[in-house]
Amino acid sequence: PYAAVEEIEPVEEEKLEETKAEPSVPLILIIDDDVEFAAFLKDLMEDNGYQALIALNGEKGIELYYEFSPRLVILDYCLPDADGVELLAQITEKAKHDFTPVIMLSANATQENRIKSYQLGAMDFLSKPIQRELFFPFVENRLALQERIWTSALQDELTGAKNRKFMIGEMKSLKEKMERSEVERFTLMLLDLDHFKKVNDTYGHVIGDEALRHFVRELLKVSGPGDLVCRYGGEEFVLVLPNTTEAEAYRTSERLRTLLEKEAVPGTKDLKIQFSAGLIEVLGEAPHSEEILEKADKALYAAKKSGRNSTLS
Ligand code: GH3
Ligand code: MG
Ligand code: MG
Ligand code: MG
Repeated sequence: PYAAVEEIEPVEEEKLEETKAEPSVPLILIIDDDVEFAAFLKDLMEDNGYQALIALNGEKGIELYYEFSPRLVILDYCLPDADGVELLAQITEKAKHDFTPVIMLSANATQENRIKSYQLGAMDFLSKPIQRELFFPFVENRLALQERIWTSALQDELTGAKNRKFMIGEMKSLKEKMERSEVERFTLMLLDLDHFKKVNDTYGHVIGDEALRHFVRELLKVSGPGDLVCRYGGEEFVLVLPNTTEAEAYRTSERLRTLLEKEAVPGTKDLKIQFSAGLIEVLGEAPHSEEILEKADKALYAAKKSGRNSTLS
């Protein structure tokens, strides 16, 4: 059912790199210098409802990997600027953290190459040429497994926000990006719902839960695709905003406040949620996440003390 290689038009590198990722569709990263083969894989993934990004060399591959956190990586062992094992070593920590399966492909599938790849965490090692009809069913199983593990390990069940474990990993990778000067700064916002105990006492826990989901939906409306929305615990949330100043983050918090003033919690006539927040901007060299969160917590505490429903830094 798939087009033969000869039928695929040659793809210009520029064109490939322009691809914009749509955050809601799972993304697959293909790192392979064989343009026609990469284009074949991309079409195959897209025909099956996934998005695919192509990197034609190792450097671009790493860049796209860190920028887009793909669900799955297909990695060619022989690349013009790096071998696949070197590249694997550079992404392995994040890949483990994100449960990203890495499928290694190689025309030179020696036992030594296989062993090195598996030791660095590659899930599979396939010899080229691959059997094209088998490839998507094979990939689909890996994706399904990744999705299930990912959801249960890194996502909050009630609200669908990322959980604390995920956030800590993201902050670690942000710190590394700042060390590589890929990210200049970020602002972290710690948000705590005001008088939430009273919400539960007045409306009951079911509505309390609904209020938490409502809060996350509104939080997602004011945040961008590169931002991180995390349920830190109970009724505490963290918003991580890369390349954002404290002043910009403050405006985001006020947009959220305005939305929450307008919209009652679904299932209630008049329950409006208020929150207090603490902000901290991290510029240049990032301290450890505990230190950042501690500072944000101090600012949050000050916001609570000053009468709630406000954001302080
Ligand atoms: P403050 O303005 O000082 O933050 O007051 P508060 O009442 O929000 O603070 P407190 O930390 O004392 O109470 C938090 C409440 O959040 C208590 C707990 O029952 C509720 N809560 C935490 N997790 C959940 C949850 O998953 N669902 C519901 N319905 N309530 C939750
Ligand atoms: Mg190659
Ligand atoms: Mg609290
Ligand atoms: Mg609270």
